[in-house]
Amino acid sequence: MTSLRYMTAGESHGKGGLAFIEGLPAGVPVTLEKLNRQLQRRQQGYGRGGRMRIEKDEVESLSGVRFGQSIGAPIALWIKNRDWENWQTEMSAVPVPEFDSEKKVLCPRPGHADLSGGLKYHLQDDLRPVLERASARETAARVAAGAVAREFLEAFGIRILGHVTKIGGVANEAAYPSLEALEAAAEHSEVRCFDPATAQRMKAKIDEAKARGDSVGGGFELIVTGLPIGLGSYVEWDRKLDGRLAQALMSIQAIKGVELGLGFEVGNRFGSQVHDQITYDSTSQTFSHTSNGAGGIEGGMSNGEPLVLHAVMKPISTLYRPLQSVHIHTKEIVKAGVERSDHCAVPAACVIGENVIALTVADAFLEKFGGDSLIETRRNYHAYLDQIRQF
Ligand code: EPS
Repeated sequence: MTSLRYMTAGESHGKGGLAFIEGLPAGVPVTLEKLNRQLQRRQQGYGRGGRMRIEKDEVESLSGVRFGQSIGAPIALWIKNRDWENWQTEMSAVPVPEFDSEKKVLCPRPGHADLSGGLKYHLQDDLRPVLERASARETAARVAAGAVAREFLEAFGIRILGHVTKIGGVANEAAYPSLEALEAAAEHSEVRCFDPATAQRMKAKIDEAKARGDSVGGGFELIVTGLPIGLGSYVEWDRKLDGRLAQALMSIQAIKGVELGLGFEVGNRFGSQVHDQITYDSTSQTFSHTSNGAGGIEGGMSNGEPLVLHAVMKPISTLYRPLQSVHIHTKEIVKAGVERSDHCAVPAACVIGENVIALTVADAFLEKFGGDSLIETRRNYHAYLDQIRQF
């Protein structure tokens, strides 16, 4: 079931990235400054490589937006690659007479899509097309699309925030006083970690990786507040909200695992230490839970508590001190190719995570409430809230 569809197109060193969104009702504010703000957040983070000094991501709306609002038609967003200027020959859409073979990728990097992608698409001459599309540059377009979904969710008081929880084994064990304080502190941290002492140690770990010609991964937590009860469904596998969120997060380049609420810890505890007890407030006529180990989802549906997700990212697969590989032409054992890259992109992945789950939540929201205009969606939403209060 997809109510809000989206796709992206673009190569890392091609002309740019395109995001295409279909299914957003008319009348939703689409504020380019807000989209650009998300793009800017994605570009930041300690441990990024030289590319981020070249790019200054800015979105252009090609369709579907008029006077700062959606019109119900497909939205196409365009983000130019500044680096394209330096790659016009290698990434030319028309045949070129000569080609600098230095820029051919012939020694696939372990951990990257290079080898399997080259074999799959029969890219015998050069593996570059694989890495161009597999690159996390693609996430710029996804973040732009996610930022649109985020504005839609904001109209219903739904907020998303993220923070980095670990980098290269340095974990943030500190407790946060409030979501507002967490958000403000994470936003000011170069590694998106709200605890300054841990952030310092995370940065030292990234420096260590850089000095070793290596890379580090880590993890981040995402929190979504303001969700109504009943997004997603238990009735069919592909309608379960937890499965859909996990897929969205796992589809981000280099993400290797996703947890919901207590996550893998649930396998270590008794049921009584895992499940959240149910309570009722007669003034507001609302059901709620006394804890949130479930991370806001039971039976594949939102249960009214904040969504709490955790995702883990592997270290970036381009290593400046490369691992063993095989030359695709000579079949000799060689060192893997070295492409300019980042040493750590966990802070960026956190921002990407926030924005891709916005798309999934907005999709589930529109599936539940429908509407071709924001007014209609709002009416359906409030009618449902009344219905729940009278349950
Ligand atoms: C990436 C390699 C680097 C990153 C890139 C992802 O790019 P380049 O090869 O041009 O130095 O900077 O990320 C982005 C360009 C971006 O916008 O996030 C990779 O191999 O995945």
